Amino acid sequence: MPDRIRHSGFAALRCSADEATAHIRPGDTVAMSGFTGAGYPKAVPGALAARMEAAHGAGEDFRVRVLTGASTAPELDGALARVEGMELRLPYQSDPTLRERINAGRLEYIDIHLSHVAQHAWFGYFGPIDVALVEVSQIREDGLLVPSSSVGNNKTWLDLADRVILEVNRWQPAALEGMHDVYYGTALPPNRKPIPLLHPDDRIGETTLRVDPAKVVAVVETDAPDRNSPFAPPDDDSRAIAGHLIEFLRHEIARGRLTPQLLPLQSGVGNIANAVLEGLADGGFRDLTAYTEVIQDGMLGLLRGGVLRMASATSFSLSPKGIDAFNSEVDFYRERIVLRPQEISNHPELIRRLGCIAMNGMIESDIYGHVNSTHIAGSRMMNGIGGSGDFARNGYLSVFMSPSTAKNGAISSIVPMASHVDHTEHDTMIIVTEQGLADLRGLSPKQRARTIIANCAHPSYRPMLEDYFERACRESYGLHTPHLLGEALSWHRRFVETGSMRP
Ligand code: 0RQ
Repeated sequence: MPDRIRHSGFAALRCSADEATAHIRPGDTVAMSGFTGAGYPKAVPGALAARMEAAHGAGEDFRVRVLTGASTAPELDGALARVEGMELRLPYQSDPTLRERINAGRLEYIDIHLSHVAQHAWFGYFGPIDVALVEVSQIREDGLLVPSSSVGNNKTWLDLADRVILEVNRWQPAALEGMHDVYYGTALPPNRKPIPLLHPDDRIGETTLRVDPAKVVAVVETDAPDRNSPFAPPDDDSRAIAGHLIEFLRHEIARGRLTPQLLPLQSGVGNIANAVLEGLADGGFRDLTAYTEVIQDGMLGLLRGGVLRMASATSFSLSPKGIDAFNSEVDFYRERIVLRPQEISNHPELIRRLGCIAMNGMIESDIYGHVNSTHIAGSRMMNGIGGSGDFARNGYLSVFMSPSTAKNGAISSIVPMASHVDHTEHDTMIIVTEQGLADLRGLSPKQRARTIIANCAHPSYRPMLEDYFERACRESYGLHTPHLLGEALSWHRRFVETGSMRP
């Protein structure tokens, strides 16, 4: 029996990825593991894509509905999108081929809060789940599953699916065992009870996932790395944004609204988030905690240096360098990292209780602080809302960050009216660009507009925004949140028509 599959019943189900796809039928809802390029199935999706391509070549329709934790990788989202094998996909994604297909209108993409996915599946909003396709790092003698580098929605998928296909990935460190905390206490309304997590490091569940052996139809062995994209080194804009934010946190400490240990940090994905973490390391902070979704390279460095005392998340998103650092000191990190289901890492009740400091990227903010995290020009999907809404709505502080311009200055990230709204003015407290920081707490809409324009807009767009706002304050139908309706989205229209928001 292979050492990673120590249960004889499961060992007897070993088969090739190709054979495993026989359990997936056209029209099935297939719920897959995977969160930000970690812990996704590596072999069966590719084999499924090949079967789909052959079926399409023979004139047959073969598509499935795909649910995941969050974004995966070219081997899953990319492979299935390339052969047009998905009729529906949810939630967050970031694969270029899938993004292109979504924006060409070739499949239905449903962008929902990451904390909602599991409970909406339990409520039956996505219909029955036919197959769970889940990567694990080991199957124990007792039949319990040791998760791999992400937990995501795997508990829910294994509980709800009719049939289960497991991929056991030998590439994942065996030493991951013990790092996970899978909470089995969630119930459906009206029988819900408080979730007994009071501190970011509390362990409230089990280190393994349960599965009904009678549902398992195939076990596929793999030895393949996670996506592990390298990070670009922080550029001047990212460093400036990080600098403004760290200065603000110091100010909050000085005013007595935060202690030097801050409150649990949530940090989005991407280079700006990584730069903020590096900035904290240089800023003399110690003994911080993180209650977040994703552990990026920056967090490993903070844990190693004692800046972070511990980190709770649902997934890793490490570069090849980060993976090496993790693997070489896995015992050190096991004591300081907890990986939880995403319904717990992103749970509004817990984020509100812990008082998280939410720090996420944005595409644009309007002058009143309505934030668009997802759509270019209101219609083209970038990635998805991910967990940003879970944290922004419920955090102690909610911060949104972006360079003040995009595409070499052709686009302003501060606009008269957001072309799509993911986070309303009621949820956004702090907006930061390389130009500066706007603290919107306790401000009315007109006060917010003046602050955002003065502190965050790029100097080449600031006069245009001032002009818009001043005219709106004279001519608007109502003067609470002044707008010129015929002009509010004209900047986006100009960009779509000419490639630039500049007149
Ligand atoms: O495009 O890749 O073609 O160059 O958007 O922008 O500046 O590199 O920033 O990587 O932090 O991404 C909002 C997309 C920012 C991300 C978003 C273009 C820009 C570039 C990327 P190119 P940057 P980032 C936790 C939390 C939602 C989910 C979330 C995101 C590309 O932060 O997906 O927060 N957030 N999850 O050129 C046109 C604009 C633009 C623009 C940027 N105004 N107009 N293009 N871009 N602003 C994680 C999870 O939930 C899993």
